[in-house]
Amino acid sequence: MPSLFDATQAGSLHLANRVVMAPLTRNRSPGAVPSALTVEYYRQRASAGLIVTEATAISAQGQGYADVPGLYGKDQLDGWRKVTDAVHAAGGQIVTQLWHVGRISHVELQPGHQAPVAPSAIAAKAKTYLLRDGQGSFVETSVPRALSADELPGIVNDFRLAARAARDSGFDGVEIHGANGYLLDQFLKLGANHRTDHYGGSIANRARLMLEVVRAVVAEIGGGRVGLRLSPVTPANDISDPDPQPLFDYLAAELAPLGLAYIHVIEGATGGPREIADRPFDYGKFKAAYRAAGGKAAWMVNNGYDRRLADQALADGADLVAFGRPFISNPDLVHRLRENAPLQPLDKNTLYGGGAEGYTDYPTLT
Ligand code: 8OZ
Repeated sequence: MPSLFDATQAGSLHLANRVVMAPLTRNRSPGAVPSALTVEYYRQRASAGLIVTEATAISAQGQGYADVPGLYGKDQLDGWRKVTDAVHAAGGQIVTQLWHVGRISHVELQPGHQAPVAPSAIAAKAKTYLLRDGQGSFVETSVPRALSADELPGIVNDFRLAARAARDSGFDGVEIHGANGYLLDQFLKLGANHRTDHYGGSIANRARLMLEVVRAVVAEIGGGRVGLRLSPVTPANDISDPDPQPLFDYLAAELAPLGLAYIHVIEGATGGPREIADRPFDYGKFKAAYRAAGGKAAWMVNNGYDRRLADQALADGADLVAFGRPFISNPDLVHRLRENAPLQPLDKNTLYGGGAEGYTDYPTLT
């Protein structure tokens, strides 16, 4: 029987255990630069088998929230270098999550205060987080403009350059954010993609941008250092598709030969129910399609896991289990899970923005 606490391998990544710290947005990087507190926050959590950083913008256009970090400026990369050094010194492994928000943004966060970009000029019924005069608030996202097809190679290249910058900043790899209603998920799904060119319409067309990005990043840093995050049915950020099963079966077959380190699957509604009555999805079928096509990546499951559910998932064939909110309030989560020790509750008021409080001040067991 596999155990959560076994060492394992995901592509080229050697992991001390199967417990993954999920990506978690914390809005504590003013100027998009990770701070000394961020170094301490990740260092405290280095006993995870793998840390996936908070979503990190690949370009200024890819930014959609106040004070989230980036991977496109020298100060940003210098900041991340301190994080990767600290995590490695503490014995951990860390990948960064490559993020382009697409339409989930606001003109105030965009270069030149222009409209955010998207597959189609359809606004999301969703909110983003702004800081105005130091005061945080949730505001409606702005109406986006549709990207022209000749802008897409530039976006693919931004992902590729961010992957290279991540590697050069000491990251063990990258996770491509293909989930939660951000740019790549917007292209995938009909609710946000009404294009009539070869990036819209058929499943192959809607998957094209995501696959171009994955292939470019794999060519840059090697598939064994690349993960991909997917959320087949989440309603997060107003994303929807009437028929996700064939869409993800197609993706499974196309991703299988790319030699990825892991596939990270959010089951159900991100941070919410694992089952959604009007959005059925067979995750076993998706995984079987990937394996049947020869895909060898580690299978990472996510959403609402505790020790009991995680043990069950491993028994059912998952390879890695990602924990999100429990990792915020329990820096020693691996130890607590191993000991079946009680978990500390999360203070929701300190999730987004602020300083050390609710970030680096959660205590360990002893
Ligand atoms: C919470 C708040 C802001 C962004 C995601 C990157 O859902 C996020 C996110 C989560 O993937």
